[in-house]
Amino acid sequence: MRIGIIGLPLSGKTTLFEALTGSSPENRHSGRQGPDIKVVKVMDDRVTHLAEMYHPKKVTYAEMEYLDFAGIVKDGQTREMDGAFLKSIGKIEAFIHVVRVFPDRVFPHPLGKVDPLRDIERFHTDLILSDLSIIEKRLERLRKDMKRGLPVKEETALLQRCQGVLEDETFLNQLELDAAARQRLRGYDFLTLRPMIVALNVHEDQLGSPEVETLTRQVEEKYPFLKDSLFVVAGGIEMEIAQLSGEDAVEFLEDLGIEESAMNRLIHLCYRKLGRISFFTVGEDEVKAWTIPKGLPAVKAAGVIHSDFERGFIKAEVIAYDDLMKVGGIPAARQKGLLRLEGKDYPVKDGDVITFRFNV
Ligand SMILES: Nc1nc2c(ncn2[C@@H]2O[C@H](COP(=O)(O)OP(=O)(O)OP(=O)(O)O)[C@@H](O)[C@H]2O)c(=O)[nH]1
Ligand SMILES: [Mg+2]
Repeated sequence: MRIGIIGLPLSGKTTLFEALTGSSPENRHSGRQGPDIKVVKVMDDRVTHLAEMYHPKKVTYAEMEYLDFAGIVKDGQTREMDGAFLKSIGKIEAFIHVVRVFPDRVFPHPLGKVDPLRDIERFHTDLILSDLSIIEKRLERLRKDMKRGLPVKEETALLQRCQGVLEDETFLNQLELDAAARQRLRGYDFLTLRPMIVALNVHEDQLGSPEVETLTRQVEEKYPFLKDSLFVVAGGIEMEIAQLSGEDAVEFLEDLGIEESAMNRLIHLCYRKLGRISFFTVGEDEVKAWTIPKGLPAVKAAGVIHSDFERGFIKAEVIAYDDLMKVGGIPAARQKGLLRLEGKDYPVKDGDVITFRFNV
């Protein structure tokens, strides 16, 4: 999954990026062109335990890719997303919008004072304007095409629908779209069509404070569609903790009353927002986690591994991870009749351990 980290300058994007990737501030790039990119493993315990069961030559975890963009403000004004930014976002599947809540006298806020609600509104407006301007240009073209008798009715209607949503100050990701419409919109790289997570970046002393609770409520009231997408995080301290070894990190987090690291919480949130699940393949050669859309039919899941698996699909032998752990291995599961034989249309579930039978 490819996730873009965006927001105003000095909101803590790079700090959060370091918290999420465990990269250290000493390695910060300066004067860089384009976003910083880092890939991290999704340390799913289930993969670790399956590896302990199989001792495979290779263990492959799922991966998350984070892109850290520089904030854009000019002359005290936020401004529409610039061309270089828009060019580099093609394959990003979701955005994390980092909003500064932490006060800091050393690094003044680029817009004067810390005001998270204002920042969210400004940034949302920028995103919406960016999408609107793409639509307006395109609609103009389509009007010309229409005059020339080209079949552009459907696309025009769809874009007008999008335009309406944006003019109501809502994101395109709130639209109910059928597969055809979704496919049609794919080429446009709209910013607000992608899931958006809003990270409220607080100082650790603000964690659990009435101030932050009120803010969260205000954001939810103003933007009902962000209800399940708010993420309160103490970016600064999480970045420091991410530099520590596993045990020290856990202890440190506990002391702060943080149950799970930002790294893990965000991975779960991204899977949920993007509707992704994991299934596993096991064997002596490799234990591997595969990330797929929820509900993907078995035959398509097979295709994610190899097109031959999809083309020559016969059956999927499936067992839930928990059941496999209970019996201790595929042969034992087979003996006990716990392996299910599923057909092409079986919707793969999170945690399924699958062996595909195929013939090409
Ligand atoms: N107290 C506190 N300071 C933070 C936190 N997150 C970031 N900072 C500080 O804010 C300053 C800016 O942080 P960055 O992460 O570089 O901000 P950025 O959003 O990447 O900024 P640009 O790349 O310029 O757009 C740094 O001095 C950080 O130490 C936080 O959670 N708490
Ligand atoms: Mg930065």
